[in-house]
Amino acid sequence: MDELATKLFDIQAVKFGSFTLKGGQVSPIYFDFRLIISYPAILEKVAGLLWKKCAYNANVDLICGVPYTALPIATLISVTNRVPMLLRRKEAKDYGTKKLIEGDFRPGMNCIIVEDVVTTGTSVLETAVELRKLGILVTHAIVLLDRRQGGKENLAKHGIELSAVFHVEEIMASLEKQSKVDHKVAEEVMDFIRGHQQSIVSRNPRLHESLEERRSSSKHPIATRLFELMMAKKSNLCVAADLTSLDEVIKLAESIGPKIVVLKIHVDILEDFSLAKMKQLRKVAKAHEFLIMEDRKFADIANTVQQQFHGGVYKISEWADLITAHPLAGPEMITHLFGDSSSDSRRTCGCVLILEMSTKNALTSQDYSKEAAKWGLIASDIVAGFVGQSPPDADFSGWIQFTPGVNSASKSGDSKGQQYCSPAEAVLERGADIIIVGRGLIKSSDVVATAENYRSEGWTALTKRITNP
Ligand code: 5BU
Repeated sequence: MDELATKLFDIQAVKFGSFTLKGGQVSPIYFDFRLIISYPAILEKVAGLLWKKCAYNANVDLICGVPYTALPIATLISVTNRVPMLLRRKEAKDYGTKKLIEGDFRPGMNCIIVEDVVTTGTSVLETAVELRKLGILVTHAIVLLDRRQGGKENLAKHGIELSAVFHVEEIMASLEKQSKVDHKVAEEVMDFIRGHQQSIVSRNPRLHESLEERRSSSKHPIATRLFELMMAKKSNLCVAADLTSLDEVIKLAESIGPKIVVLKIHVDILEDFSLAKMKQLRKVAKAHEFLIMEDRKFADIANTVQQQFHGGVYKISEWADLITAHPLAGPEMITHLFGDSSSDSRRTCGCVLILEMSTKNALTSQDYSKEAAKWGLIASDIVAGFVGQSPPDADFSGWIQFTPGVNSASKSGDSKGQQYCSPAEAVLERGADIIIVGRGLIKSSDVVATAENYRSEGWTALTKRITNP
């Protein structure tokens, strides 16, 4: 490492002085790694070290360099190690195919992003967004130098683990040890780096952003609509109407409609289901402005799920605004859930991915939900949010977190594995945007008053979380 640090210094790829960075800050250090291409032996060394970090991550189907400095580095890694490469254009061509990503790939392939220097991680993220739009999985990025100014943390929030060959401290320590820079310069550089760490966001921004901001970053029309309903009705209450009669569900919806933003049902427990009655419930939903969620928990191969969603007696696609799905069949099941890209359901229905369950000893481990959240991010035109008991690592503010297992009256659960927490705990400690309340409400003697209590408690907690980060 000392040898490489010295070489980079000698070719002036590391410079000291006063440099204005992209963000307007004046830095005492500047890394100009474009120069590396003029020194083939250094380029080879750099590519080798980066590949070592890459190979450590085992699952590499493709690599993609962030334009432009990392392109020759990525090319060398690709050729030497026989890993296919993708090329990201900065601008789409205005003729021909207009593709931003060039190269051969299949959705679901894992692509490692290669970069020379990371400061806040924005360039890596821009590349990841384009790759993810095509269904390519991006879970790791490798970089020659991490300036330690928040990039690692910012990328982690988007489900990307950053590995660096060097950190800025290591380069400084090495150059000082070899008397390439004096102690004063080294101190000045480290002070600058320490003083510009504000961009490190140590909290999940989703939890503290306003609903208006989140509405504008949401990518799914149903999520957008739900944010609007929450703001208009000052409610983050979803009621689980687990009754066996659709007539009773309609009656309940008429009474508590003004208090809720989502009514969740299980269509297969209804004894009197008919599409005509479902139309009636839709009318109530329209009048009182709430969405209907069918908690179907789809969990099969895409071909079967599509039939379950559109067909059978229930014809869920005709009336559900939101459906739940277990991601365990893999990312392609999520992408193809509603049918092909021309399916209207992609606009009229949002998928809520079940990342974690509320029950004791659920198998939805952290690793499982972390992986599934990444798949959800790829399918941002399908997925409107997720069911969870905590905010996942890979998360974004346009997604809505639904948290079931909410019951003010019971702390202990239901003796059949269900676990409960209060509305405030769900929102403030578990990251819920929407609280799902079932028996805590439907079994109460005054459902309207109880709905108002849950609405008020849930909304107060959400407002508190947003305004007191
Ligand atoms: P309860 O009566 O508040 O316990 O009902 C909770 C509802 O949420 C019920 O319809 C469940 O099917 C649903 N649920 C849940 O409880 N836990 C989960 O992890 C998921 C759904 Br996913």
